[in-house]
Amino acid sequence: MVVDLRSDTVTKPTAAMRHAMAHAEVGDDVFGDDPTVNALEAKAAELAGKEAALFVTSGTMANQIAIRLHTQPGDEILMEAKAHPYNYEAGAAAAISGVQTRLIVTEDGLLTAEHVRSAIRPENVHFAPATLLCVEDTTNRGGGGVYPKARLAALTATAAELGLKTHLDGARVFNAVVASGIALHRRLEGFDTACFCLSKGLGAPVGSLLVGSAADMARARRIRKMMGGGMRQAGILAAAGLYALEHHVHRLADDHRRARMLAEGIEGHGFTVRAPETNIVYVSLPNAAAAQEALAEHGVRCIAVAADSLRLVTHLDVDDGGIARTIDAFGALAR
Ligand code: TLP
Repeated sequence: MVVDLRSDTVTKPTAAMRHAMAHAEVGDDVFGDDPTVNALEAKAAELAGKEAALFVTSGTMANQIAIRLHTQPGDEILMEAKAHPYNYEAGAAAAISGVQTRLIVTEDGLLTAEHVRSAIRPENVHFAPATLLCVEDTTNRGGGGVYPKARLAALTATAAELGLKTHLDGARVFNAVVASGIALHRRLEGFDTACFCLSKGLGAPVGSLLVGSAADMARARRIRKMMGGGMRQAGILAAAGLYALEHHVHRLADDHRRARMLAEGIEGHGFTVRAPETNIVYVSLPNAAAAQEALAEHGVRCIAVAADSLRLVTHLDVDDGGIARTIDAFGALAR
């Protein structure tokens, strides 16, 4: 059996999740008639401590709706240089919202209030006005790192002082919740909007939620429609999301434990591994593309994310046996 560590997006719905999907009550969600979507949005808003939520197709759509919501064409948005909207969303912020992105370079993907302060330029007719700060928690390319709560509070306070709106890209924010023991609504305090994905560690097949004020979510609903993201009997998908929120949050701790096991095992074979805080493991090695191929021959799939770096992500469909097989495959690579 292949051990697929390319991403936590590869999980397949469990039998119990498929049962919940098959029995979901549905309606036309563009008319606001889908009771299961409505229940999911209410649950998401409650967990996030925000007034309202919007069910969207993907993390990319959630981020891009937020950017469109908070900006005007010609604005500047700020984010860390490894952040997802800049690197992996097909240039959408420029294409859809007409904004330019100012990148802040850090080692671990985690911003500080000082970073933001020094990236802001004074009021001047030459400069694009900065209007939005995007923060990623956990950091994907930063190594799955978790923001300390005080750092999030400093970021939102500084942004407010500088007149910036704030959006938290929480594609994996439940990993941060479980790793830190700090509830979602507390981690999202002070952010104008935030999103989280159901289709990563939580194991649902499709979907993300955007949360924020009722007024912002009403506008976000129109932007979703504009982007072609208005779905009809989406309750079938929302049912998977509700199931995931009820049953798959606490178990993320298993993924974190397995990521640590994996990191220690790979390191034991002489590789340089970044100690994981959550479910993402990065291995540094000279020829990542060749290593990716060699590991695939041993039944282990992962991604060479740079010439010298492999990413392995633990998730619902990888058990202790899969971790042991992966460590053995690295052993074979080392010989
Ligand atoms: N990340 C995917 C790939 O697109 C790289 C992955 O395998 O990690 N924000 C963050 C921090 C993400 O990691 C991702 C997906 C997204 C947003 C976008 O989510 P989707 O794939 O649902 O559009």
